[in-house]
Amino acid sequence: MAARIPRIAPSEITPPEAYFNRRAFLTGALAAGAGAALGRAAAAIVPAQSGAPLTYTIDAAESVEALVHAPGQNEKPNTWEQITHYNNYYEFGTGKSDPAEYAGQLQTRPWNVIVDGEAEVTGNFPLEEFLNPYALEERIYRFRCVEAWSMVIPWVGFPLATLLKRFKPTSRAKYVAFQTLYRPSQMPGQRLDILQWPYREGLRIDEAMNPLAFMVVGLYGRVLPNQSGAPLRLIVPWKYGFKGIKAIVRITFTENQPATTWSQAAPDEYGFYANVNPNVPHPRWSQATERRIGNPFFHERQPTLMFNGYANEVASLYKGMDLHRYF
Ligand SMILES: Nc1nc2c(c(=O)[nH]1)N[C@H]1C(S)=C(S)[C@@H](COP(=O)(O)O)O[C@H]1N2
Ligand SMILES: [Mo]
Repeated sequence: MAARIPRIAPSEITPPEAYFNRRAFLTGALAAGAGAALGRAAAAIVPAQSGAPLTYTIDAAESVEALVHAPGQNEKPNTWEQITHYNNYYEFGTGKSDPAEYAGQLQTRPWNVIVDGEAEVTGNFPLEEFLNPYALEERIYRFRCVEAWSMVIPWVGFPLATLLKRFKPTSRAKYVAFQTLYRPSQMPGQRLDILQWPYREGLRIDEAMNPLAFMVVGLYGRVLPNQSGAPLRLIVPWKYGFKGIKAIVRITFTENQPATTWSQAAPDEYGFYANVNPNVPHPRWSQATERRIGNPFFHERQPTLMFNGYANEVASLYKGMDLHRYF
């Protein structure tokens, strides 16, 4: 068993304007948890206001055992500014600064998520019912975009498996599909023909149940800003960033592999699996190295790791699969 993750001093990873006392919130969360109804407690701790302080009970240094093995924990996270001003979110434009500029107009309350397909529990649920108030945790994950840049990001959220299990998927649920909001009035990119809207993603059910797959509601201990995918987005840290679908409004358990936006748009370039793999180049560029956003040496590159450094946790999911074919 590897050593505990060394703690990073909050002053080192958190810009001063975003700093707050995590211990104080921990105490508050435990107090709020006593006897509070799930829905009400959740609503109380996930405010609608982007950037508002967010309560969570487990910080990265105390997170799940799997993370103890995960590299990225020792790397310095990118700043709030970098993470929220260099984004891909085509609903708001194709430029990296478009989401920061235009995503503010999206109204993230009220918000509902439909769960349907191969599950015993299905329906249309208020966002608050999805958020488990007692298990929000911080995870510092590597983030690797298919465009060969990367960051290290301190997310706040909860394991996707925790959410999915509550809906009791049936034995026919072999995959889970996700859909982004379709609201062209507030998402100007959806008025253009750049992708097939709404944005869709999917995972094999065993991938979705892996403890690293994470539902994100926050960043740096604060409510997720709209450009980062508020109010609810997915992060699958061993896969390319495009699997991390934002502004989720629908989760569907399916028997067959669901269609996904980028693999529909360019099937030779973006596969369903999209596992980070330095040995399988994109047809138009190498995936062997990456540029870390914020590196003052702009041309400096670092090696990309198999499964983005999470091979110990996820390689067994792909045993016997030809990863050149299933890219
Ligand atoms: N709905 C939606 N989700 C999306 C995208 C998008 O355009 N629309 N872009 C994806 C891509 S390509 C990446 S790299 C990540 C970027 O996440 P970030 O902006 O939080 O870094 O979001 C992913 N999720
Ligand atoms: Mo990406």
